[in-house]
Amino acid sequence: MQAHKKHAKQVDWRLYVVTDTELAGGPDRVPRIVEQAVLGGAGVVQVRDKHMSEVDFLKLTQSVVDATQRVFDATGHRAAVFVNDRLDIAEDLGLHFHMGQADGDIHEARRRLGQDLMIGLSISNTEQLRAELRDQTADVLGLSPIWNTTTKTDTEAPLELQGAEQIVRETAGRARTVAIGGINPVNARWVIDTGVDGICVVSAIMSAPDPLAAAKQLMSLWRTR
Ligand code: TZP
Ligand code: MG
Repeated sequence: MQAHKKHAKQVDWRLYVVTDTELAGGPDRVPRIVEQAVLGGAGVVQVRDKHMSEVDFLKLTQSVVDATQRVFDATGHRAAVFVNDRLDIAEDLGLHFHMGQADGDIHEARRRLGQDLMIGLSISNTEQLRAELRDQTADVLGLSPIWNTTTKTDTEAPLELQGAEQIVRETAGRARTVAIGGINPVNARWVIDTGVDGICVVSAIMSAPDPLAAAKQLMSLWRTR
């Protein structure tokens, strides 16, 4: 079962930022970049770090939540926060959760998180999509990867634009769809044109000299759809 449908409807999925501690230049720099990205219009932030200890990841996640809260207090713009892969932390902090195909059982995640938190699932091909839709649990699907990227190299074969279009078509609005992998300001427009609800980026924000400007630029590409 999905989370209550109203949650996914309230989120602005267009720009979804995934954190990378290394690209940010260390954990202390992550909240400031997130703050800038959300000020620039990002509606979703996922805290992702595959190497940190539980304690450090918990601290990092709390600092990201605080950054999004500061933006909300200043502007009234609320970004949804997802935790990558670490179900215990999502559960402890009451945050949304994103999992890969190999990150455990999605039904177990739903049991632990309840119906008020959203679950994202990575989808790399139509077989995975069909399996998920047979007994749907995920609220949002991460189409992964669109293209090869140096940010994450242990990915499945790239979907490219055609694969993304097919997954969007077959999903038929039953879940939100967001695309990830190799997306930058030059090619983002083509990804948007596949019909996805959002684009996810790591390096385009985390390595940007000006994350606020980078977020604004990516958001501006949605204007004419
Ligand atoms: N999952 C699939 S590709 C990817 C993740 C986390 C990394 C995307 O990074 P970038 O820098 O936006 O290409
Ligand atoms: Mg994972």
